[in-house]
Parts: sequence; structure tokens; C-alpha cells
Amino acid sequence: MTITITAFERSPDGGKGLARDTRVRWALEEVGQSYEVRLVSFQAMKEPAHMALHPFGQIPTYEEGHLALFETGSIVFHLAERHAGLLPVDADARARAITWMFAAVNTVEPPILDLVTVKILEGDKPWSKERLPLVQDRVRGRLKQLSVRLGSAEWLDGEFSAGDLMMVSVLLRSRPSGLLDEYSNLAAYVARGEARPAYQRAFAAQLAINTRTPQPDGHPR
Ligand code: GTB
Repeated sequence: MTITITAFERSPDGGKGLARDTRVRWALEEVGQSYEVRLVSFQAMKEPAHMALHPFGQIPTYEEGHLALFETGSIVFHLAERHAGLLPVDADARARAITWMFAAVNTVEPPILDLVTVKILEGDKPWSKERLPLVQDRVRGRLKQLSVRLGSAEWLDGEFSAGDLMMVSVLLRSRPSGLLDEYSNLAAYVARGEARPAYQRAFAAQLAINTRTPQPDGHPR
């Protein structure tokens, strides 16, 4: 069955892979599923056709036959459940890998997003400069805890899993701030994730879209 995901027609990051379709592409590549991509503009994301797929008018979405999903955690979990390669067979190890998926989106991602918000969306507010160190320290707090838990291990719990895929994806968003590099084992963990052939393919696919040259008709090809 054809799988179709949505992605930014033009990602604001210009192809750095930070938009959330990258983690879905990565999961699809890890489990060997081919997929199509429907590109959407910021305007189209808020129109009824897309809102019917995504109640919050965002990307990515995932369509497979009659099934339509949104939320990257759910999409990656769906793929990991249906295909081998992203979740251990042992029930306890599987539950722990799923726990790491939730930890990535529920515990580690929020302070990182807060930092992005302060720096980019609220950068012009008079209180932004005062707030920034507090938010940075909250990110450091989480990264430190994760760094201690990871220690010298390759992955968070044994073999690479969907938990690592989500955690690496979330951590990538903290790299532009410079905070990730303060924790050398986390920086190395993220680099191991990025070195995976499936990640490389996912990254290249989104980069190709975001670096297309605009044509005379205004549409990039
Ligand atoms: N919780 C949802 C999920 O995990 O799927 C969050 C989805 C989400 O935030 N989608 C963003 C979106 O559609 C794109 S990924 N935003 C448009 C809108 O809300 O109107 C967030 C993102 C955007 C841009 C960059 N960047 O340029 O670096 C990185 C990440």
C-alpha cells in the first residue's frame, strides 16, 4: 500500500533536516518502506483538506490506505509496530524502547522547543534576554540527566530502537544552540544516529527538496 507523508514545501531551515518530517522519513528508511511526499505550503497547511488530516494544521502527516495519522511519535510507533527493525522482540525491552520514545517527546523535547521559541519567536520581546539563561539552564538540566544515563553506551537501551530514533531527532534540534556539544557523549550519540545509512537517506531526501532551484514560473523543481 502506498505511504504518503507531508512535508514543508520549503522548510524554514533550508534543508538542515530539523523539521519533523525527517524523523518520519528516517523511520520509513530504517524499516525499508518506500514512501511518497506531498509538499505543502504554510497556507495550504491551514486549509480544510490538510486540516482534515491534521487537526492542528501542521506537518508531517502519514497516510496509508484508509489510515491517516499525525504526531511524529505516533507515526514512528505505528511503523515500529508494523515492521521489524525499530522495536525489540522481547516484551520488556520493547516496553523500555517505547518509554524512551515518550521520554524524547514528553520530557526532553519541551525545554528544547522552549529555547527555540525564546530565541526565534520571542527574540524581540523586552524580557527575552532575561528569560534566555533560565531556559538554557532547563535544557542543560535535561541534557545532563540524559548524558549521565547514556554514559558510555552506544544506544539508550541495548540495540538501536525507535527510542533512539526519536531521542536523536529531538536532540538534533538543540545542536544549533551549542548546548548539545557541552555533553560530549550526547554529541557522539547524535553523530552515531546521523551516521546510520537510513538517516543519511532521509536527510538527503529532505535536502533535495529544500535546495531545489526556483524556476521562472516560481515553482521550485
Ligand atoms: N507534535 C507534533 C509532531 O511531533 O508531529 C509537532 C508538529 C510540528 O510542530 N510541525 C511543524 C509545523 O507544521 C513543523 S516541524 N509548523 C507549522 C505550523 O505550526 O504552522 C517544526 C519545525 C519547524 C521549522 C524548523 N526549522 O526551520 O528549523 C524546525 C522544526
